[in-house]
Amino acid sequence: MQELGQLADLPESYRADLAAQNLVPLWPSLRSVLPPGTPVRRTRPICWPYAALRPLLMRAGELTPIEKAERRVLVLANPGHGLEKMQASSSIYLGMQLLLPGEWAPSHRHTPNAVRMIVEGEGAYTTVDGEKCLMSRGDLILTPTGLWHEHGHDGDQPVVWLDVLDLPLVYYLEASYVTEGKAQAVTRDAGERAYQRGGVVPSPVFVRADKSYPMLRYPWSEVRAALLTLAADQPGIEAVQVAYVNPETGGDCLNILGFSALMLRPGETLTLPARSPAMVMHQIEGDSEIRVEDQRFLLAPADTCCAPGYVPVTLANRSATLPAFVFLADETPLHKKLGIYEVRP
Ligand code: 1HN
Repeated sequence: MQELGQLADLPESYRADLAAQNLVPLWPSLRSVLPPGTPVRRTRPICWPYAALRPLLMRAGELTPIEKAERRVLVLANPGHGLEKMQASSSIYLGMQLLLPGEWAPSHRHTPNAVRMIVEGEGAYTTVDGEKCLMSRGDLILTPTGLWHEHGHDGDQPVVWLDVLDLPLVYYLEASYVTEGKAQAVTRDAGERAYQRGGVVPSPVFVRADKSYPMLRYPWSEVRAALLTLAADQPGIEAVQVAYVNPETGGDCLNILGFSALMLRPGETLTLPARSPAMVMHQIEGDSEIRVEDQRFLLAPADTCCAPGYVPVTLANRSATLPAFVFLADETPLHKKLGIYEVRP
C-alpha cells in the first residue's frame, strides 16, 4: 500500500492557514481512519472477576446512600477506551448495580436501551412501563428506550445485577438524555406468562395490542430449561444457544444490542468465528475458560468479560460432568442494521 504524505510534509504557515479556516487535510490521517483489512479496535479483552468487584460494590453501599446515588453502580470500564469513558466496547456499557433491602431507585426514562441480568439476591423488583418484574438470579429484564423504570427491594439481602446498555453509542450520537418521573402505578403482572410457550402467542380477536416490547422479563428457569431441552433434542447441534427475541416478531428483543444464552456441555469447547461485533460474556452457572487473542480468562459464576470484534472467541467448559451457562451480549443487531456485519472464515 502506498505511503501517503504526512502533516509534517506541509509548510507550517499552510497548516496554520488551514486551521484558521477549520480545515484539515485528509491524506495524513486517511490510513488511520481506514486501515487495511481490519479496523482499529480500542476494545481490549478484559475480565472483571466478581470476587474482586463484590466487596468494592458492598463498600459503595456503606459509603453512598441510594438517595445520593440514584443508581448505585460500579462501571465495568475497558481500559482500552480509557476508564473515564465508561465503555466495555464501542457501543456497550456494563455496570454492576447494588440495591440494599428497603431501598428504592426512583422512576425515570431515557433514550439508551438497558437490560439487567440478575446476579445475586432475592426480593428486589423493577417496574418497567407499569409492569412489575421480580428479579431472580439469571433473569433477563428489558428496559427498552423511553420506558419508565424504577427499582425496589422487599427482601433482606443485598441484590446485585449487571446492567447492559447501548449508552456509549447513544451518547456518541448526541441522543442520550433522561426524564425524571413519579413512582409508577403497577398496571399488570409480568407479561412473560402470556408468551411462556414457544410457537404460540396471544391472538386477540380485535386489534392486537401494539406494544413494541411485549415481553420484558425472561426468567432464567425457562431459558435454562430451553437450553437443556435443546441439548437433549439435538445432540449433534454445534452450539447449544438460544437468542432472547421479541415473541411477536421473532426478531431481536432490542434494536441495538443482541442477547443470547449459551450452554457448554460437560467438557465441551466451542470456537465462535471472528465476527465484526464486540461481545460480552457473563457466567451464570458453572465454570468456563475463555480465550480471546492472547488472553485466557477462567470464569466462575458471576464473572464478566468482553472481547473485541473481528477475532474468534473460544469458550470451554471446565467441568467434565456439569453444564456451564453463559449469557452473551453483543452489537449484532446494530451491525446488521448498518450493513457492516461480517463473519470471517
Ligand atoms: C440507568 O438508568 C440504570 O435505571 C442503570 O438502573 C445504569 C447507566 C447509565 C445510564 C442510565 C437504571 C445506568 C442507567
